[in-house]
Amino acid sequence: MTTQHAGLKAWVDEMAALTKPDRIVWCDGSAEQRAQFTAEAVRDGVLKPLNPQKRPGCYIAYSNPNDVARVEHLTFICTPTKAEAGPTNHWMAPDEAYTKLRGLFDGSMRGRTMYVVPYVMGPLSSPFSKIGVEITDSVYVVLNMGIMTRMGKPALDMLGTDGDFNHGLHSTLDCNPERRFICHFPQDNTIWSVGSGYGGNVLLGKKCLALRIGSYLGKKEGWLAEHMLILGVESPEGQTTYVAAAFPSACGKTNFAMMIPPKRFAGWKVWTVGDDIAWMRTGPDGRLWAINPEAGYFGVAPGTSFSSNATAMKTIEKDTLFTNVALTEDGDVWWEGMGAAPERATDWQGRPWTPASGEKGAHPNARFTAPMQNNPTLSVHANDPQGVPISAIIFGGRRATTVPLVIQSFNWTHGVYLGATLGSETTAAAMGKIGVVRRDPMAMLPFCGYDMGEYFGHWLNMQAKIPHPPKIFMVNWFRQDENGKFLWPGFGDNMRVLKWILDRALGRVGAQETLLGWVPRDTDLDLTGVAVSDEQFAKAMKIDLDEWTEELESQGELFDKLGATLPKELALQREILRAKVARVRDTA
Ligand code: SAT
Ligand code: MN
Repeated sequence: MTTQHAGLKAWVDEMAALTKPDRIVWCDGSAEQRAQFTAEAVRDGVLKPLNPQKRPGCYIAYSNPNDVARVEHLTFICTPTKAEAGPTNHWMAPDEAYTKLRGLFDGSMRGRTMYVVPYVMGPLSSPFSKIGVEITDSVYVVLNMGIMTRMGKPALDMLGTDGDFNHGLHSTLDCNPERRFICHFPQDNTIWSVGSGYGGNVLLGKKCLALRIGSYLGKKEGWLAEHMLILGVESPEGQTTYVAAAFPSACGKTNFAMMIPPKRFAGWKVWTVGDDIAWMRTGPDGRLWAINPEAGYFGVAPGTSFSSNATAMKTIEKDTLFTNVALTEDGDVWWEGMGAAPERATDWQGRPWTPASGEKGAHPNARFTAPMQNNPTLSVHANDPQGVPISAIIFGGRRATTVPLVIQSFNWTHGVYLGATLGSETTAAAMGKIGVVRRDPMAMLPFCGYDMGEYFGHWLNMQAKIPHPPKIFMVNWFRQDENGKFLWPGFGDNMRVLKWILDRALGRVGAQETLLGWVPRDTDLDLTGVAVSDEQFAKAMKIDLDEWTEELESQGELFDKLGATLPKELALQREILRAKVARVRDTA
């Protein structure tokens, strides 16, 4: 396979002259080629086949122990000026980045194969979709991209002879953190990634194109690229309503997108459109329409079980790649939170493991890569070029305190403020300390490809572009009592909260106004059959003025950091809330 696209040809030649591979292979996306790459990966020890009786078509891969998560401190936005990247991104001048990385890429594929991976983000022939080409020396990347994107010939067909595409270059080098850089050049529609083999750093269609470059394009072209799952809720009457929800990495987006409603909601169904990324633009009917640019799930394995996410467990029964999980003696996978531990296994670092060994069998950020076609609850619109109309947007963080189970914003600007001030405890999805609260605006802190204040401004500007906008909500499934016990069961029972959100979005249920926003009145949320006492529920919904005084201070740190580009409306939203909290405190 090759291409009639002169620009693509010239660029591939140029990258080959730089990286000097032994051979060049164009990936056509065919089953035959996938089988061949897989066999080579097994031969070279990159993949281990799992027991075909237990997991047909499944393989396990291990990354270098120094390379198990995204590296935010080594991820750069390389805009002409530092101001364009903004104070929340790491910035490198484009010339400096190109020069530095060119040095690292020079000869980096000697003795290796250079794979050319054309791919589409978004349904084929959708007006939302974007094309990328990733050049990589990692067969693991090729096999993952084959699951996560529409890869190969369809991308070249869509590209034609002169289409625009994202230029992605990746080389694993020797996987040395000293020589690891993930550089984005939004103005050149280019991504250069070196020194890593881990998902978010190297599957360039995902965070790099679909979010960092995507958010830049979204601002330029008037749409939104967001770190959001998309799901549809079908009522027993057959009406389906769609929501998009932003949560930081490893906060349960995949679980929420695949939720199975509890018994109380017999006849209700949740359909998955996407579990991580949403591209949204105004449709001809004036509503906000969304597509999932991906074609697979790169989900967190630990904690995934038949009780937490049976749909995911079914999705990963076949044709799935597992990364950094434990391997059982009968050739199956295991991880913490999956169920009964095997007596013996091989841990994610290839060492003998038993439940008594006191170490994790799987890395906390171990992942599965599974085709969305495996998902038994895949929405019929997952491949729809038009996408689905969004009735509600939800922002959620992982917060042990402060943030109530659910609130609805007063209006669009207030909703943008709720998203902009989202806080969450850090997880294993990124290198660094785990469990500290940090501001993660719209769950986009690591993924916004330009200045965060400008990004908030873009969100505010979108209001005028969406005649029938979705309603905006904030949720927190993770609040704990004073003994560290979760106050809300989460998982399927989140359906109860989601039902109220849908009813609010469709104007079908009442609410109580509070200083933070609208909340369900006592009888609005269906709590029949859930193991939550009235007292627990009250605690889950509580607005604690001391906590909010602190919260507002902490929001101020982000706002101060953003400085001049922070939209004035958002600063004023915070001032109003501060005044309200102070008044209630003083009169209490
Ligand atoms: O590691 S990824 O960026 O691919 C997944 C995530 O962190 O959300
Ligand atoms: Mn994510």
